Amino acid sequence: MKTVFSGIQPSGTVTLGNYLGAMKHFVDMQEDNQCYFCIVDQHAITQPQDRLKLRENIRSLAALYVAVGLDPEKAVLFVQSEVPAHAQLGWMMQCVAYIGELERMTQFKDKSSGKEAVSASLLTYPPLMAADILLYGTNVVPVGEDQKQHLELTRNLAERFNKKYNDIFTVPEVQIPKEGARIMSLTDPTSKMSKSNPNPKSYISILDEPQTIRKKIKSAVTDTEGTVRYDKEQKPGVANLLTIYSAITGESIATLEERYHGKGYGDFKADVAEVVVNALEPIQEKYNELIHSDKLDSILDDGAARANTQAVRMLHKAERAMGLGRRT
Ligand code: AQP
Repeated sequence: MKTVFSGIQPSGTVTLGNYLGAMKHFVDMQEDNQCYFCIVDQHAITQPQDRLKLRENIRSLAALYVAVGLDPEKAVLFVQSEVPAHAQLGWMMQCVAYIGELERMTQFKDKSSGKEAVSASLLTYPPLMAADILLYGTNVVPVGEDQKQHLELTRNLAERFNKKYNDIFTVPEVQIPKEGARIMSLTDPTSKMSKSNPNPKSYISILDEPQTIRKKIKSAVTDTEGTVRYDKEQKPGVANLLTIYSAITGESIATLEERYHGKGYGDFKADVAEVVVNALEPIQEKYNELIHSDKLDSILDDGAARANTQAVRMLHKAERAMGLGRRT
């Protein structure tokens, strides 16, 4: 049995990108692996957050984890800040990381560019992410393609630590799904769909009403050619909608191209919208049952306790390896 870890930031309402690129695959993995799925709220505060909104997003993400099909009996579902070992090991991993390699991270460059005040934590995000993963002896990290670079860094930090101090960390493998790995923005299909994008038309939230989803997909940017075919370079908007359709239904892009041969974008977009609406409907129903329930709190309490037991063991090993404290 392998150990799997992944996390999502409660930095907004989960998008279709987060769902297709990450969460959907979490559900498949819980059957045969020991899974830890975390709500990484400490990562979320690397960007300014409204305190009440953040709290709401944490709860909402927890309810969505369960609503998409994660079973708290099988997978450990928990909030990062409720397991102090994450921040503790995160600091230690900062001491192992070099500024140069952190500055080379694309996400850091994207999120800091053009800003006058950039928090130090935006730079040191990857060592905290490495700590999240390494605490559980993780073998596999299922993430969207956008996180590949951070995962590579995690592997490097783990290897560096093992060599320099003691061979305690498992070097994790990244697992990127073939379909739905990178869902793009509906308004600018050359950049990825992000939950913190200030323009809600750019993303589909997993909690959007059917009518909103239809409207957003109808107005998604495409091109003037009018043929439904997959060409990421020349037709990124259509390619993105084909990716969404295919990732949800499991039908190949070639099958879809054939089906829409000779048809216009209107029909195609209407069908994409229905596919999305139908996929999200049962998730939304389950979410509404859970969001205000005490059950959700007991799931998270239990998850934090289970994660903590495991995480503290690895933290102590790392402290001993580095010579911190008095434990021998
Ligand atoms: N557009 C995407 N397509 C496919 N997968 C995606 N993921 C994110 N966006 C897409 C995957 O979702 C998981 C959780 O991501 P995260 O919340 O930890 O951070 P992120 O990658 O920065 O996601 P967002 O939505 O873009 O958040 P903000 O706007 O706060 O930065 C990861 O596995 C990620 O790969």
